[in-house]
Amino acid sequence: AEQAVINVFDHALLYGDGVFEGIRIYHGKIFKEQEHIQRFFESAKVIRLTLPMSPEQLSRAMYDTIRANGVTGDGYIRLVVTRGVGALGISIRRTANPTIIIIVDTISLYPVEVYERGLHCIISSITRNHVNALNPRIKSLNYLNNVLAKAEAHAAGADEAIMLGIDGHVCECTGDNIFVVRNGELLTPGTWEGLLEGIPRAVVMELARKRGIPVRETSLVRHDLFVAQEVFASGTAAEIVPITDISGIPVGDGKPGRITKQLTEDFAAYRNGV
Ligand code: PXG
Repeated sequence: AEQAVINVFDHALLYGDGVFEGIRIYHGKIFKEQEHIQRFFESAKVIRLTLPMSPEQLSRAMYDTIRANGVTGDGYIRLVVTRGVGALGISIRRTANPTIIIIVDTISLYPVEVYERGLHCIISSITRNHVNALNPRIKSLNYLNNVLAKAEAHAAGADEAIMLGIDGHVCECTGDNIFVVRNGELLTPGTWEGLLEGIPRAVVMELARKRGIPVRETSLVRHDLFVAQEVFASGTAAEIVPITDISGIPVGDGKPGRITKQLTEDFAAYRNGV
């Protein structure tokens, strides 16, 4: 960490020009490696950035970095590709060589108490990026939209913010996807709302279906959150975390719900088995 440096003329620093991934290592193995690599290449493609490595080379480089850092158990990988170093000016013609950064680190998690009491959320006043502005499906280095919503949550004494799209539909949390349980059914905003298609999000839908819980991608508004029996978030870092308070209104009885707990157990079993 002391020796790795970035040039001040890198366009990632100057313009947020680049994309990233956050990936878990469980038992020394990269979780959902192919899915993360695919999303990384797709994010890069959409910003017109050609990665200087093949998916196979990238995989090897990640495992080399895991080994170099002596990680044999659990950990975290931050994968970044920047537009590279170039003269000032936003044109991508000013840069030639993208820089790939692979950070292997320990994972920063919510404390255990948060899983027991559930997250307290606000509904952010900051609208999620419009799909035709900066599509949230691109995991870009331009995360100010989310950073500001998270800061707003903290300023309000909450743990996390739920972000709405431009039409008032629920999108996602600042670094996690969102799920709602209503009348035995599991609902989550569809990708059309402008959200990151989370990799744990897909796992949650698969695990719920395996349990026989009906799952539906749909449009949700604030009202759906307030009348839900359960709400939870899913993401690489948090895995599954209950949401028990939204803008001071308790979710259900204000405690983590039954289906949330079941899916949390299923997720733990799944990732230990993969
Ligand atoms: N939505 C957004 C906006 C995200 O950034 C997710 C959903 C969940 O997707 P995955 O598949 O990546 O779990 C994310 C990803 C952090 C941190 O430090 C969190 C994310 C990305 C980078 C950093 O908390 N979440």
